[in-house]
Amino acid sequence: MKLMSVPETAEKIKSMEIRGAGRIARAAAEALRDHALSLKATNLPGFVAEMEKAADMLVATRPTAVSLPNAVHIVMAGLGEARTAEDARLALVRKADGFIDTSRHAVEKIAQFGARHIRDGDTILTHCNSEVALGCIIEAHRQGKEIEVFATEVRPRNQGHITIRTLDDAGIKTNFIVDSAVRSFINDIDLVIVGADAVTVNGAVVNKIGTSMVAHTAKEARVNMMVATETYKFAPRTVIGELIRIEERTPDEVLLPAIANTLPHVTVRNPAFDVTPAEYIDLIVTEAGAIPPQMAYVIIREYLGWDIAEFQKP
Ligand code: RUB
Repeated sequence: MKLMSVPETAEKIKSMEIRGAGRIARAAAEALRDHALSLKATNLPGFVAEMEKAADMLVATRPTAVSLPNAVHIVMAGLGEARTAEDARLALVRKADGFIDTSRHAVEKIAQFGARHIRDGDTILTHCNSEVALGCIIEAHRQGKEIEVFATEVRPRNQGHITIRTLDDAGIKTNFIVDSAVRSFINDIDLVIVGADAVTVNGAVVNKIGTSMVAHTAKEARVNMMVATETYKFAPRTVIGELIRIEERTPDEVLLPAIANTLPHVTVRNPAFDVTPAEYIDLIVTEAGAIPPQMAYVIIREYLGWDIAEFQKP
């Protein structure tokens, strides 16, 4: 298998060839591990400096999914107590492999827990393409529950196409709808399941643009909304007041430049994510169990276990 360099991985994350918060995190961990293995540096400061450069390059690719800086932080912690470049290399590889393993297990555990919230006969709505949200749906189907799914298109990047392919491959009866049709079908839905790019200390969930509209519609119709997410998508720095940056992508994802150029008074806005407040969310299912969104602080303190003093470093 050809190893991917850090700039290659960074480019693939930027262009969204690698996308989805969990996959981005694992790809970053893999890139750091492979970089550590290929580095020639034999002295510790040189090795650390090279690794920090690589970490910065990866973190700078997309600003919203907290899984990315969290994964990089976890992997780079391997450098902490190393005395030699060789120690550091081994520790970093161990951390990266550990993270990738934990991440894959988390997806499986969440599928188990999440599937318990899906009843036989349920119709589920999902938005975007989340491996953990789909994991719950596919696990419920695997357990023999008779379910049906509504999947949105997800303008402008059409992640819904990946979702319907996965659901179809699993043999799940699926309805494909444009994003704006959610309200028209909400009364047919028993449960909304989405993933997350970030969960803040006040239990707000940052996910694909349109998620908050789906959540608002579900709340109005009294349909439960469940978020499936690994604990490493919770955002520790929101404890000290940092906000999640919402990525705004290029206008040409929304409107062809040939058309946009004929419209001098029109500005295309293309935020990739939005924020759903805690009061629109019934449950967050993590690998550590299900919590109400208001308990996000506990996950940040107990499961990410980071020292508050550490966040305050510039
Ligand atoms: C992906 C997206 C997904 C979350 C969770 O956005 O919003 O819902 O990342 O995904 P994009 P997962 O396509 O812009 O990366 O559960 O797979 O981590």
